[in-house]
Amino acid sequence: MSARAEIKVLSDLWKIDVTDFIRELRAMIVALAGGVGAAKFLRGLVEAMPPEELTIISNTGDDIELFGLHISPDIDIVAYTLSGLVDEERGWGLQDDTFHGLTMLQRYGEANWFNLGDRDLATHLLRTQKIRQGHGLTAITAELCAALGIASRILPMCDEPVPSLVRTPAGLFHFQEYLVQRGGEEEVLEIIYQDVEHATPAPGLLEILAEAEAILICPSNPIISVGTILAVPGVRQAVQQSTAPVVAISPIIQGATLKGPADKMLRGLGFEVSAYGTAQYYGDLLDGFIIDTLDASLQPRIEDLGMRVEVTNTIMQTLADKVALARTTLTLARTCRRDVCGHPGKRI
Ligand code: FO1
Repeated sequence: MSARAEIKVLSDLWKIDVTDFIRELRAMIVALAGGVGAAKFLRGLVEAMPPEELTIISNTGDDIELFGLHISPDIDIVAYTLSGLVDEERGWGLQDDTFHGLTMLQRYGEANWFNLGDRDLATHLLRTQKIRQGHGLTAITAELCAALGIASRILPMCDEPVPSLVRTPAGLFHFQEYLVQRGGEEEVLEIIYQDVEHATPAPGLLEILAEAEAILICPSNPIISVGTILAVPGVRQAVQQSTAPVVAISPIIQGATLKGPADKMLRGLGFEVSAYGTAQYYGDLLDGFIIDTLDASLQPRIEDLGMRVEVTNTIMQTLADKVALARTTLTLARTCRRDVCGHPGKRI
């Protein structure tokens, strides 16, 4: 019996009002998300569905400690975007922020390759203080998001630090050092999800995946953003075993990424640098896959991998683009539902 049905039986028995409880368990759309690309998509998604029915599972492999502060770039990018505070042009940080703190650090001769804005620092200060007080990242994120007025739930993938490391011909670097400090141009030889095998999924995360109505994989870096989430023990299996349709959007268009090093990472791990290579990377996790109109010729090859493919515009320049992509993704998920879908995918 599902949790929802169980609660109904108990509430009838005890004659108590469990409306709030049921609301908590309401069918959920779950999105696995990285940073900038995911945030753009999610901005459209919260217009296309009730935002309070959306749970976002955020990658924390990009998290880094600088000057004693715990920085969670992907959580912040999504939170700032959904609260309308993000610097739209950069895709990260806060709009109208200044960087006087960073200039002062430079004056002291400190490295200033990671641009921490003055107002952005408030988030990192508060998060770090709460971690030192013994609170978990999940609880802290919920508190910060509530203060920002975000109706959707943002869950870090886990509470423990699990830094993603990138090996290049020049050595082994934290992902942010590889991307921001070194420019993200070097050949990628290996990706290491450090300590992930000792991590525990965030409280409630596995249950949310099990109860999901649809699982959407945002147009994020499949390896360093989504791959990290899937590497947390139990998460990949939970996605695989969920009865919900799993639909991803390709972050690769015409063999390149709009932003970030996903192309170098796919190449480094031996995958074709294309929407096809991305679909192959996710493999039998997927029931549906969305590719850009410019990649329409790849549709038959990707369908041969055993998933439905929808071809549409995935370049999100305007809010209308974001909403349209979100609607197409939700529609594809609906057609991939177990009871609707007729393709020979894993759940039929
Ligand atoms: N990205 C950059 O390319 N340069 C930066 O200096 C930078 C600073 C930064 C500060 C706070 C934050 O939340 C994100 C920041 N990002 C910066 C974005 C971040 O490095 C990546 O885009 C994500 O980790 C990838 O998802």
